[in-house]
Amino acid sequence: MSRHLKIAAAQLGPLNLADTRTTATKRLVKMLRDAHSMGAKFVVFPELAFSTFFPRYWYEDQAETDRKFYEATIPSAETQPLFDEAKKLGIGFYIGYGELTQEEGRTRRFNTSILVGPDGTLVGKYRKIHLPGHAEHKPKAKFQHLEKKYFEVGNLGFRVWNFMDAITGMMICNDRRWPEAFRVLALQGAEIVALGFNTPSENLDYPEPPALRVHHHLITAQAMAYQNAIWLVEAAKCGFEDGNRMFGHSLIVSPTGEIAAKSLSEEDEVICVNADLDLATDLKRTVFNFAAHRRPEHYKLIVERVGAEVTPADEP
Ligand code: ING
Repeated sequence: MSRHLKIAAAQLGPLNLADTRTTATKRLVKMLRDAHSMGAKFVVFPELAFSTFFPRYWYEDQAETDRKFYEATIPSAETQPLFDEAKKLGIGFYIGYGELTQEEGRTRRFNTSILVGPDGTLVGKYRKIHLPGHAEHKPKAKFQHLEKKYFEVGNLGFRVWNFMDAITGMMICNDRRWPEAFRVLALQGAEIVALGFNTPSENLDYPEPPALRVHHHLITAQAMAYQNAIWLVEAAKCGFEDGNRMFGHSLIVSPTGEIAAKSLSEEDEVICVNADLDLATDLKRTVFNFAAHRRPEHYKLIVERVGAEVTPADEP
């Protein structure tokens, strides 16, 4: 009998600037109950799940952004009901939030996610490593994407934890576009990767068909899950946030690279799969038997070189 785990992705519809943590928490608790009614034991919530996607705005006043968009403690009085309800229902969960912390004698800000066990204990923490966008103000742009201004690059690495009887790793949003991130988790034995995202439907830099952005989201999720033989659970925050659209398409993808469940709306929506955690066994024993097939002696450039440099061979 193979190991099964009922996993849900709890997609959050729009949170506007006027929405409070309390509003967000009420909606998250409602979805937790929905997931529970489906029999889910592990629920994945989105990136920055307690506020609107604030990196789309330029703020001068750091005290204002710290107060509005970062959690100095997790949980806090406003977010505590989510943690209480999860513990009551015996559900483990992943959730993303803006982390405000004092470390090494200074104030630091990260785009963070945590794994909380069904008994309410903090099991894992991840700080987003691939920060997209820019740090400077683009006054002529329709909207900003200031993750490089509002967050530091994560300093905790890509790690896995023993969580809900599975080896579970975490990522956040843009990380899903970088194969290296998945491979580092898979090389640690990851069986499940949980990932929350907030992805604008419109491209800030050039006119890109919105359907193409969804296409990229879908193909990368399937490819990364298959090439690393993992269950990949991706939960969106989406819909029109003060008029700024972000797409949904929350996904649960199997190690075979198949979309086992996908959201259909851009609202609060829970999708759930009874994941066979041993589905990856044959893949890991054969085609993706890393120990048997990988040749890292030929991959050195992946670590040594940051940007692409044209270096053609000068012999056949
Ligand atoms: N958002 C987007 C993401 O990586 C993005 C930014 C969109 C980058 C499309 C490149 C292409 O999904 C976050 N929050 O990372």
